[in-house]
Amino acid sequence: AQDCQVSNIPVKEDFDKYRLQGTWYAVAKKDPSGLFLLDNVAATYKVDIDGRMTASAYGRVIILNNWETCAIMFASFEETPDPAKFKLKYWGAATYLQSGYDDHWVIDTDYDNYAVHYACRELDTDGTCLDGYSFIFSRHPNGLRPEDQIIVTQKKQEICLLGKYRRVAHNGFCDA
Ligand code: AZE
Repeated sequence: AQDCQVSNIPVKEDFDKYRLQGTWYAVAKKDPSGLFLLDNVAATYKVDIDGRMTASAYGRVIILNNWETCAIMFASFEETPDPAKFKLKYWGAATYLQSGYDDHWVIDTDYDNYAVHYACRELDTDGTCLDGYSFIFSRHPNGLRPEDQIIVTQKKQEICLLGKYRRVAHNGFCDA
């Protein structure tokens, strides 16, 4: 959707939640407004025996009083008629962390190397996204393979966020 209408954004066809399972490292992100995961972000997806997708995630955050910590987050996903479009209900392991209810769209993935996720939190009156976020995930903490970078760049363009991403550092802040 080069018109940048959120309703026209293409998502992964025949998305298979089972193949998304396991750990993903954020290598780039586009931030929403307000507090957000800063860096050292990783997420682990699972599908439980009743077929419900859940996830846990962590990342470095700085909370109100300039306190730096590693946020441990949990999520459950609600399915929608489109298998690649979920509602993400999330909360923190600690109460001072954020909780929320966002869209969670799988824009593209090859399941083995890269995944592009997108969430628009607030639509503008013209149908474009006023406030949203996006993660580029890799199975490898060191980044994407050159062949995946080409695809991911194309997808960033399709969701109208090309040039809006920052690299996500992994320096061990949230390890152990
Ligand atoms: C996501 C991957 C799937 C699981 C979850 C995710 C989102 C987490 C947040 C967390 C924000 C925390 C803050 C704390 C102060 C999409 C990475 C839960 C949005 C701001």
